[in-house]
Amino acid sequence: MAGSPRVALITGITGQDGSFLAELLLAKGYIVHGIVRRASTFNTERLDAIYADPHERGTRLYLHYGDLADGASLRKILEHTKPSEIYNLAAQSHVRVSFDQAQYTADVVGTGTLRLLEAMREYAAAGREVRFYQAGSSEMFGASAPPQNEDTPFYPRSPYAVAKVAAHWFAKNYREGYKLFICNGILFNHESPRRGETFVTRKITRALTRIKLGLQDKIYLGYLDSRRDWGYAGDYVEAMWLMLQQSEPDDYVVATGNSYSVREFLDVAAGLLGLEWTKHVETDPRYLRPTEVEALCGDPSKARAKLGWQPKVGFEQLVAMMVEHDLELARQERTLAAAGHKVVTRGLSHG
Ligand code: NAP
Ligand code: G4F
Repeated sequence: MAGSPRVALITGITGQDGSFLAELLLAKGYIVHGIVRRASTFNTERLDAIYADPHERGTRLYLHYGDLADGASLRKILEHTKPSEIYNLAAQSHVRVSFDQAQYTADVVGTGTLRLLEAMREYAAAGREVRFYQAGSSEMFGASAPPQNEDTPFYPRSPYAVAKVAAHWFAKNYREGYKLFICNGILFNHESPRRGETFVTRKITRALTRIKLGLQDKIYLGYLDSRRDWGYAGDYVEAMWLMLQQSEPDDYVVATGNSYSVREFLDVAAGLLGLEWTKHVETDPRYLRPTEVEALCGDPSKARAKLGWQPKVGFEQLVAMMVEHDLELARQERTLAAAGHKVVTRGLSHG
């Protein structure tokens, strides 16, 4: 019906990107449905700012229990929510963990995408207009030398990356075979204050800000010489949306075009806090990966030319944003500790 709000479905809505994308789509007037895994603890913290009780009037964000491991739940949710855009962001997204949980990662990331594509195919066959975004990763380039663009061969270096390559090709095959509107985004690393605390950027900003306030003394890391093209998650979800607004489906690299080493990230973060990180960083081999991805640096020319997309937040601004946010968290922790409360920091053994 003309004038009725567009409806989007997001898998992985409770993750970093899911929360930014939900905010973007709500601001554009969409009705947003999100798939949430059942957990014994609350896992919707990143949605707190935008989630309202469904009993309240005017709510446009709805959450549904489902799982990429459960194809029946996906089909039911599609039928029930009737989306015109599907964003598949759900994943076991930690590269190091994918070596410990290789089969699970392959199932959720690879076969899980296939399950959702199958659900979409049935849904589209019933006459529905629907578009699909697949969250691909620069990890798929792996050992291929930078700069990486849409024509760079994939050379995945982890079970996670292999599964993302499978998902990428499933998506492409369904686009070609069934003439479905499906886009693969190949996104380089993107961070924010909402980044999971076991990814290296957030692990560093959480630890250094706590060190600054005397709440801890050491941080244990793995390989420091790898290079990543780090952008801001808020900018990257805009590119996802733009892909689904084009007249034809296509695949796009989304990146800043600049790369820095983990050491350089430490330099900037520690510099902002007036710390010498070498006094606080220790190496722990448990954070090393059997096969590492040495250098990722994307060439986002196609996204710039065709989507009109470019990143707004630069590297130093991104680090400053994360440091500032985590310094405030550390201040809150210090206040609690000073009042005699126990401050619990989470175990990061897989980080
Ligand atoms: P994230 O913070 O780890 O979020 C992952 C989301 O997937 C969470 O909502 C998680 O739920 C959900 N999930 C995990 N397993 C699931 C399952 N079996 N069924 C349904 N949902 C499941 O990841 P992100 O950084 O937002 O990244 C979003 C997507 O982009 C992922 O597919 C990731 O692989 C990909 N990607 C990320 C980057 C990056 O730099 N951030 C770059 C390229 C590609 P819980 O909250 O319950 O854990
Ligand atoms: O922050 P990371 O864990 O991110 P990684 O492996 O690049 O993967 C992230 O970006 C991908 C896009 O390229 C996404 F697809 C994926 O889902 C995820 O969001 O590690 C970055 C670098 C690696 O080289 C790692 O070996 O930092 C190195 N590192 C060094 N010490 C560490 C640590 N990484 C983690 N997580 N923890 C450490 O202690």
